[in-house]
Amino acid sequence: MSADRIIAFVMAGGQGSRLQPLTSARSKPSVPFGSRYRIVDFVLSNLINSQIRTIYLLVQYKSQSLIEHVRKAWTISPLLQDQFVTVVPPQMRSGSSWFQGTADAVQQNINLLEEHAPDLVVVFGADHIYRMDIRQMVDFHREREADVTIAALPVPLEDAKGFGVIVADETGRISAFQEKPADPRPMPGNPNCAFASMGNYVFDTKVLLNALHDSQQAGETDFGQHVLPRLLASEKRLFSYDFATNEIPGIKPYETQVYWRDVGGIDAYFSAHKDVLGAEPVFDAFNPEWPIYSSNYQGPVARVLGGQVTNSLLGAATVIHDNSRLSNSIIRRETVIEEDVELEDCIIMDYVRICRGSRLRRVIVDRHNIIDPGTIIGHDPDADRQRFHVSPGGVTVVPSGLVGFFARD
Ligand code: ADQ
Repeated sequence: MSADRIIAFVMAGGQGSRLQPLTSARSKPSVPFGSRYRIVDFVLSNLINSQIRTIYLLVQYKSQSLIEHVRKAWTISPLLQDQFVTVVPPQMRSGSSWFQGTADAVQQNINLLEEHAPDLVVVFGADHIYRMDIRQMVDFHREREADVTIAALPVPLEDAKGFGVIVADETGRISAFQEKPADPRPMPGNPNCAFASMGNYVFDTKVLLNALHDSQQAGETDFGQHVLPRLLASEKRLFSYDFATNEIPGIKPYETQVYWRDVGGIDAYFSAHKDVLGAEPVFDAFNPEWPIYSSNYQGPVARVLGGQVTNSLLGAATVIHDNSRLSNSIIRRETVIEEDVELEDCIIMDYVRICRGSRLRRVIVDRHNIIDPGTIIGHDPDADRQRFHVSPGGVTVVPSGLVGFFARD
């Protein structure tokens, strides 16, 4: 294990427009995931578990909810001077604009690099569900004497247009990088896939400082679009770290060994929730050797008063009343399911009351909602479209607070 001094920038400012309406009042990293997490908890847990504990979280859009979450969940002891998760909002320290892109966000906080003078800087996205031992990537970076290392994995060719696509040799040395190419290059020996950047980088500090300086001079703002191609053109040593080689302790035999999900759209977000359900979940949230941390909620456990609960997760302080039937559903905390409610394939977030006689199928109900008695959602897409957002895959989303608000009218 390397003893480098490392600081982390976690890019948590993304707008998350494809996750609307879940992102209408919060940024993508702050969107709830699973029975008790927020999306940002996965990258932060990976960093902490990898002993990288000097963490700056760069926020921008609609950051209040994320800041609250970080305060409640990620306050590390003030006695540990170099160990913290600090939220950094745009402050116009240099220039007169908000963060214009990922590289600009780091550039505007370059003073933090100068103050800490780390050996290495890791720049990670905050938008994905995965476990990763980042130290293994750092060791790879060291062994290759790389200037920059990019974590990467194969993705289906039709999805690759949304990623940075890498061409690398068998040692990992990158010869080409294209951000979101119209015509992604397939992998040698794997024509249906392209080798995609996970948006997670390890930089040598000096290389990063120089690259940000040069990019700023040229008016460039983004790692994928500008900084990485520029570094490649200047013959720096760029390597790809194959995520498939990452080994996490405590992974169960039935889990997908290398699990990484981009939950940027409603359908991908909904389907990733299937991965945490079942007797043998593809992604098992319970792994004491690589825990995913979140807020330390102090409420009681769930209460099931009757009914039938099949293959579902129940959050803390939730109450399930008699005669309700829940299957393949995730119910987050302080939610009440009244009598004779039927939920099938649903994600019900915190502080929701589903009133008696309601029937919901393939529905996400965001926080702070009251679903009126006898409400039917998810059984008639045309009717649902009149009132709610329905995704291309047919998932209906009830936005935060909306129904409760109408219910009071
Ligand atoms: P995208 O995900 O499209 O591609 P981007 O929207 O820049 O890139 O988001 C990257 C990360 O930075 C996200 O975590 C986002 O929340 C955050 N972010 C975006 N704008 C920000 C800003 N102004 N301030 C702070 N944080 C910001 C990137 C790479 C691709 C790679 C994919 C993998 O550019 O090469 O394939 O990630 O998902």
